[in-house]
Amino acid sequence: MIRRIDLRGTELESLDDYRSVVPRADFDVEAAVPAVHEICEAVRTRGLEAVLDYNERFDGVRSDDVRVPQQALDDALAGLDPAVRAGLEESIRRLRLTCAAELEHDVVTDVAPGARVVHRKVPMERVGLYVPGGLAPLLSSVVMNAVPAQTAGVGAIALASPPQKDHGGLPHPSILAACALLGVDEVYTVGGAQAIAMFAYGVGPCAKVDLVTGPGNIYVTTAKRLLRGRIGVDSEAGPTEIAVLADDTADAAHVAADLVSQAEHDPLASSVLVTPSERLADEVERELDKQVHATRHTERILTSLGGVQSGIVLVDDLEQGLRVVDAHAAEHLEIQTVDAAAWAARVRNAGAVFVGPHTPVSLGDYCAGSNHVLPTGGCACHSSGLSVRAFIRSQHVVEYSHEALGEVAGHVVALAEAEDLPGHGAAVRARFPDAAR
Ligand code: HSO
Ligand code: ZN
Repeated sequence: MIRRIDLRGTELESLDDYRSVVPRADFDVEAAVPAVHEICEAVRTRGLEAVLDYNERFDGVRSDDVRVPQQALDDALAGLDPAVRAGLEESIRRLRLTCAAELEHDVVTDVAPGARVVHRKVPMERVGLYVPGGLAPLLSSVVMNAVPAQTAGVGAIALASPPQKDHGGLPHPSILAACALLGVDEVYTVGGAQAIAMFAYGVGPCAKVDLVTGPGNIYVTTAKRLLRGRIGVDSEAGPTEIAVLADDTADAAHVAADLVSQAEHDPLASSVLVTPSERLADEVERELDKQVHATRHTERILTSLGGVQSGIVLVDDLEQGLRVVDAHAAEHLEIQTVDAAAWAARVRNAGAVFVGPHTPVSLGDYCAGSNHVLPTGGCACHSSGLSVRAFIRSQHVVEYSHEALGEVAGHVVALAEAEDLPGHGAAVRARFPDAAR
């Protein structure tokens, strides 16, 4: 069901060789550009009417409005299963702890007497959070988007999620309940690229936002790419990925369960085990056979595990294994080895790292206190997961006294002359009319 790639005895030369060991599934943003461009243009030019038309065309729901009434949010919270509510509350509590600790404060530097530079942190004024409907109602993604935005001090938070035919054309009730619990009350029943375009252009009751965050399907991702610049966007989120670096000490049943847990998201999801232990590889394969048929989304999981994007990679040792997982740059990386923390400390490329036998990715999906909106598709080598920082800009605020300016005036003039920009130097000199030329 899952292919095996045997690298033992082969010394790959370049980073690119290592990158190509496990390719990504076909998630072709470029191919989606024409269709998504048309949607964005329709929303820009025809506004709310276009959004309502797409709701009908893609989600089979026709309404006159896209704003979810407060009553629906209150009702959803009242109807929420108490166990789910308790889970959400703990998830929120833990994520708030890490977010509060990560909140950055202004940094004041006196570079010389009377010469001050402040690195000031300013939250975004208005953000749009996107929560997919898709194959599962990801209520936990409401928490992962909203908590860092709230901790950052964002002025206004709007949230969009696709209309559900079975739920009166509103987003899934558990998503609405999570919004209500978090105090996010500006909620829109709009999905896909049209939701991102609504946020970017400001349409009907929804004012334009400054930044859009959150995962989504290929249309959402493509819309973010097309509208980036007009709005800020977080890192591109494609299908879910898990890589596990494990040695002989790992528990095969646990490793298999973790691979299955992320394959469950999407037929395009990627599950990769990298190990020097042939025994573990054999046992994990046997476990996968057992577990995949004993769970609910067998078909989806089989497609994901059987795809080119998944595999068991046999390596000579953990050193080579580390090179493979680093080059692969998975969204989630588990380390299940002896001295797991030491190996984890050497990892450079991964959206998030899960260390040791008691830290499965699914813990992080819900309740670890970490964020589950993470870079995929290899973007972990240049992008970060969602955090408070995504919702904050920084500005240098500069203030010099007359004397402090005088100290560097000559340097400014010399540098300006060297760039043939005498007006720059003159602007400083003008403050010192009595100075000798
Ligand atoms: N593993 C997903 C997030 C998620 N899992 C939400 C369950 N619910 C992407 O990191
Ligand atoms: Zn998950």
